[in-house]
Amino acid sequence: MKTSSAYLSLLALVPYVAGHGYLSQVAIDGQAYQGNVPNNYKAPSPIRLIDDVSPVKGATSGFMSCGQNAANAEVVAPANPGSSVAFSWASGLSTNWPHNTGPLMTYMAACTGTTCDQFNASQAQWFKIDEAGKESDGSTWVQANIQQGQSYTVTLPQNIMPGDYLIRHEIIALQLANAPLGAEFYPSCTQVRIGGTGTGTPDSTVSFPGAYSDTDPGILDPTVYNPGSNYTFPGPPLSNLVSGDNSTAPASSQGPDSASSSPAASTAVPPPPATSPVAAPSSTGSCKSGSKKRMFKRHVMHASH
Ligand SMILES: *[C@@H]1O[C@H](CO)[C@@H](O)[C@H](O)[C@H]1NC(C)=O
Ligand SMILES: *[C@@H]1O[C@H](CO)[C@@H](O)[C@H](O)[C@H]1NC(C)=O
Ligand SMILES: *[C@@H]1O[C@H](CO)[C@@H](O)[C@H](O)[C@H]1NC(C)=O
Ligand SMILES: [Cu+2]
Repeated sequence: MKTSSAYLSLLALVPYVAGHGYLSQVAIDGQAYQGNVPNNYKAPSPIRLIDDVSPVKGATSGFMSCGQNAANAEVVAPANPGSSVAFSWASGLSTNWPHNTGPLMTYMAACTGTTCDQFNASQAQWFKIDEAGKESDGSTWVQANIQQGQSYTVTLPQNIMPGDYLIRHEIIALQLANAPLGAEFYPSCTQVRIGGTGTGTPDSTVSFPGAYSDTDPGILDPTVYNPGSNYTFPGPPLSNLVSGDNSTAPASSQGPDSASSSPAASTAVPPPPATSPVAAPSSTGSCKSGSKKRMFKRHVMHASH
């Protein structure tokens, strides 16, 4: 019957649909915040909502900062220097994250001049606070733990200056990265308000897009499946905030702190910034805009998992 081949090709599509994903939850010192399913806004979150579970392709994409058509989020979640932030990923079908090859990297950027719910991420100046590649066996990637359903935890810098920051936690899926433009980028942005009395600022920063090139060794990687091959992380080295001198770290993460989080900050609208008005208010309505079909967009590049 003619329909059988159509049926089989539908079946063949299922892995493609399940093959993509998004940041589904962030837990800051144990306090969990759900992310909305891409293109399906339901409730306030500190995780910026993307509109498509498929990856950003091409290192020069404008979506490299916070993901596909990322919309500013309403919540700015409280955090502190040294907070542990656990990131959980899901597939577009709310099953486990589908990939196991490639790095996890985490960046931060101050929401300069405004609060993070109003901040335009294309102006962000990012510094890297964490990167995870292969396990010590030289062939298994830390990302495989995400595929097994684990979260990945990052410690915020011990001496970071108080204020609003975006945390850009990113997975790069490299299962097709032995060919040009095969890498799949899954950036995410979470809005946090850091308290405490830290004094640390980054020595240098990068932009997204800008920090990566499609021919970087960790993005176009012909040795990606070679056991024992050394992986070269793309982007800048870890910031001085994590690798450098932090001898003036705050004495207590609970210290007096009039400028930062209120007790109910998990859903609080942040206080107005002390600085000039913001350029353009974000549209939370854009959370709901965009084509639903795109969420399950077929992904012809995605020949294998
Ligand atoms: C964010 O900044 C970029 C580059 O300056 C600009 O093209 C874009 O329109 C801005 N977005 C908003 C919502 O203001
Ligand atoms: C990986 O790097 C280590 C340390 O520099 C080196 O000893 C090893 O030979 C490298 N492995 C490969 C496959 O290049
Ligand atoms: C600096 O930060 C590291 C990593 O969090 C920490 O282990 C170390 O104790 C800190 N050093 C000082 C002097 O505070
Ligand atoms: Cu995928």
